Amino acid sequence: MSLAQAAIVPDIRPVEELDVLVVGAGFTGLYQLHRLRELGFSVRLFEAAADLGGIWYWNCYPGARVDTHVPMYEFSLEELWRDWTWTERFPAWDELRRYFHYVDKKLDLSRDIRFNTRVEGAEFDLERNQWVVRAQDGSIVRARYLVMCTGFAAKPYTPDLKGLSLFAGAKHHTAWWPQEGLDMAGKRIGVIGTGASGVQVVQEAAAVASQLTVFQRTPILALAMQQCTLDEGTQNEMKRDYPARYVRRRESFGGFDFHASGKSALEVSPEERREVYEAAWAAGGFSFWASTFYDIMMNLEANRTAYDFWREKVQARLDDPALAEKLAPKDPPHPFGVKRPSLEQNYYDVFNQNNVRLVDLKETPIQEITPTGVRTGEDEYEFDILVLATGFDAVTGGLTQIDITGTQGVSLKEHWAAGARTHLGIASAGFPNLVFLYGPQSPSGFCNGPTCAELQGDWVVAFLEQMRERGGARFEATREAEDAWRTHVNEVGAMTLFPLADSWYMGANIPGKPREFLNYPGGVPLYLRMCEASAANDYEGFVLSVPGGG
Ligand code: N01
Repeated sequence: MSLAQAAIVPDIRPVEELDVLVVGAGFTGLYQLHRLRELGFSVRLFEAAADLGGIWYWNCYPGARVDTHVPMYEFSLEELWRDWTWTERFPAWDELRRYFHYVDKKLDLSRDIRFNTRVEGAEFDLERNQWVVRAQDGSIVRARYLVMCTGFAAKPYTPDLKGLSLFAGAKHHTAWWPQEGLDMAGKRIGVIGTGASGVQVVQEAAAVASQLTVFQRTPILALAMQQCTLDEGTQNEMKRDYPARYVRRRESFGGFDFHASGKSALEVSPEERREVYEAAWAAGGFSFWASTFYDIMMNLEANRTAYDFWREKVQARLDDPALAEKLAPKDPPHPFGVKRPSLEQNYYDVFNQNNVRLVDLKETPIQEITPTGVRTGEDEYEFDILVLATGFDAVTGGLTQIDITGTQGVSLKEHWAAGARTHLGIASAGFPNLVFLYGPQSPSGFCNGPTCAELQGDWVVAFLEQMRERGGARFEATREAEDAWRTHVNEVGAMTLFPLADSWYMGANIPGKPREFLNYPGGVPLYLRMCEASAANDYEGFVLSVPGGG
């Protein structure tokens, strides 16, 4: 029995009918709920977790904190920022959760959210022009429009390591950390993976573990966070500039309040270049990645100047030259910044401690996980706790893990089997009345989350409003529009150095996943112009039709 049929069987529980079902209670989903509800749509939000926060619900491992500075990583609505005060420039997961609760209270969101409700399937009912959506608890709703806000990291990735299930100690992926916490004090801890999550958990574990072993396959090129505490007085001063800063975040490539200069790293003198790098380093955060020279991400020679500066900074902090070479090698493992840099506070310093060691998996790969630990070609390491900081089937995985079936009986997973196909990174052919935000071929991973939640979110809200004004119109992206968008994404991407690393940006961290640009590489302003151009041209690239009206 199909989902659509199941939904019209009379004797099962009543089926709620909605204008819009939103999936996911992170920044993006909450913004949709708030805006659509204000406009009078009947909206519900389904969330798999027991609470708000999206990524900040699941990623509660020790040290988890955002890599974007205050006030960029929050909503730009004055009614929200006016009365909210952060305690740190880069807030931790628990403070972010408090922020979400504050937002909930201010905007009264929870009354339309169903927690502990994981959406597991959706099917389009052509006759009634609705999505029939099924949750894991068996409940079913019908919605004219389905708005997927599952984020880019909703599907954690655990590598298929031999023997992994046999490990007898505590074993946790960073994105499935126990909500009640885990005492790491005095324990022997192994961490596999040195991406942003690995760096953060390593910093915390190093402070309390009896022995910490870090398994590194590729060195992370981590940048100085320059964390600091914030008090209310300072923030009240800062707030005078918030409106201007929020305007700037609309205009910058990555949705921050800074962007790269118009100069090439190769056209300035070595002294001027150093000055720019030093200033960006001192500013902290992503400044060194995104606010120096325009050609860092496009020209290998320019890129190398940034890498060499980064390496000099890191090497200066490490006591052992051999270890320094593994963490910050002379020959770059890949160009700087084409894998997402993470931010660190004392990541490099902990490797000078006696209780911390690095295992270079390029030299000695993992052979198997044993009941007591990890066996590499050379050694066997025993652990009480094994941490899998091995990342995500990013951007597409969160959507394709849900059984979404379109009009041709094809699932989204099948439609994207050879690579993501979207129009504007928002919708796909064969899946009418379905939009996804912060998804494939949109700025997503290249853009600060709250910025995208609002900017892409406003476009989607205006789109849905238009569809409502046209009598509950059905919309569907065309195959031609998908082809054109894919070509555009790849053409812009080919001008960058991103293809030169096996990153999640390229889908290259997951064995067998198509290697492609998962994120729109042209920056937020260009992306918005393309979306606005479609809207101005009666939503070019979509077929619009009114039910019953042809
Ligand atoms: O995941 P990753 P992450 N054997 O994919 C290694 C966001 N985020 O969770 O590089 C051994 O970056 C893998 O090695 P390699 C942020 O956007 C944000 O850390 O593929 N190792 C790599 O070292 C980030 O980019 C924040 O060679 C294996 C690591 O696991 C994104 O989430 C905090 C392996 C995975 O790194 C993902 O970050 C945290 C194997 N078989 C995350 N397979 C903040 O804003 C994989 N690895 C703070």
